[in-house]
Amino acid sequence: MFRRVLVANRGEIAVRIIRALREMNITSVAVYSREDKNALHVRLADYRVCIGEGSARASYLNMNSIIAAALNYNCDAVHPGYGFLSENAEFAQMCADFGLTFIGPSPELIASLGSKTAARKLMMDAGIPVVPGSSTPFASAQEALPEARRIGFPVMIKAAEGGGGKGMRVCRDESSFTEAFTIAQQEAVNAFGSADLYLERLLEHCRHVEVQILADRQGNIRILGERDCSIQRNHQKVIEESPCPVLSEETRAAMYADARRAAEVSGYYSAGTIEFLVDPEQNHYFLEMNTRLQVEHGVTEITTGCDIVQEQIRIAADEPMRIAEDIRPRGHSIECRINAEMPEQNFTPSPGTITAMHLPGGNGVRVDTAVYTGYTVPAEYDSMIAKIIVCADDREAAIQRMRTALDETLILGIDTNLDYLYKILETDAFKEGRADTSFLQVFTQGGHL
Ligand code: MV4
Repeated sequence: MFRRVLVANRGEIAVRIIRALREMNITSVAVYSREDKNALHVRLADYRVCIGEGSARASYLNMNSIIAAALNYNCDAVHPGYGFLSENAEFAQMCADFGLTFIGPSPELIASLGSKTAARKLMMDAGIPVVPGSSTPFASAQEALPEARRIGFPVMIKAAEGGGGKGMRVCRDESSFTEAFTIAQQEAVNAFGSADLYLERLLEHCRHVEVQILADRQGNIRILGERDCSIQRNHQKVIEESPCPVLSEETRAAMYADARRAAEVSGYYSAGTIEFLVDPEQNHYFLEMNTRLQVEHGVTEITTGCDIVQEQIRIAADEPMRIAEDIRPRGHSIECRINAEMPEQNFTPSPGTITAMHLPGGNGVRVDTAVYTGYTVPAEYDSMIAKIIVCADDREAAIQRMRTALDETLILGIDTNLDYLYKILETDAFKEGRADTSFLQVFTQGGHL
């Protein structure tokens, strides 16, 4: 097992990983930007290394600084968390080149599953249902237009090297196709450095349901349940829950079988998530596979009792997984992401100093955060400052528990989306489990649900 691991991240996920390491008696090394010198993860780690100025590019994305820190502190492995370098195949390779274990899948797996068209093709060939669309990328609108006609409008234009919704555009008819394609291409080049796009039929009123898996290098695969992540704003998840309130048992079983199959045909190992879209007729379609730990992993930890981060570390160290083969999630879990933002000002970020705060607790309430009274939320990074995760016997009780937890939460000195989250939980659509991928747009524009 590793003796010392460098945590190449910040905020709540760095704290989460440091806790997992401490419980395993593994020494932790934190890296931080000058801006983060007072951050909680820096205080909790056993060692800490300043790796650069405030901007992410100069610090948490600076591969050379991170590798140098890991080598100078005699680390055995690097945990990338999520975001930043967590799906960067070049970084994973660089770790291997310097004798460091990257806690995640291989660089080859990151690269192959990071190509959305290659992943779709792999799943199609394995007989896994995939969102209807193209399996090869296009570099120009005129090349893509015949395919768009074959698929049938409305279509979704997506970045082949993208993911998570960046560079995604809906095109409802042929007359706007060239313009939509060109704009999506510009976004894809800016975000991923690749102009390759692919097309899918737009599935309206569907659910975004992802299956959490853990797989080791001996071919053992564990399915840890699913998470409904349909409530997203600008492709940022806002509320996630498990289990998905609309899945039938047979659809759930079919999705788990396809998730297992996806892990088998790709030779996947580490923690991973297979994303599906589920249409109103309970048809599920493979969307993409995430080769990293996700923000919302706690929703699955609270219903399974499994520590996904510790299992991920064991897998990377070639130690056996502790999780039982017949693991079955229990109860209902909901997560709300707390952001330092102003919903009434079009969600403008609201950095600043937290002058007072009180976080919720009680049975089945978990808060993952790195903020504290007196902490200054920096403007440089993502606006998420905490995750409140609750678990109860059934969905109704979980909603009640989450409302109670949100009501109890106090964060003064900055603006947050607490009231916005509370209002979502109050809607009939959410309470009745009818919130699909179109819900939040309608809700946020003040539509009646
Ligand atoms: C889709 C889709 C409908 N049809 N693809 C993919 C990445 C994720 N962030 C959003 N994704 C979607 N891909 C096709 N062909 C619906 C979503 C989607 C979504 C889209 C718009 C607004 C909110 C959404 C929430 C979840 C999923």
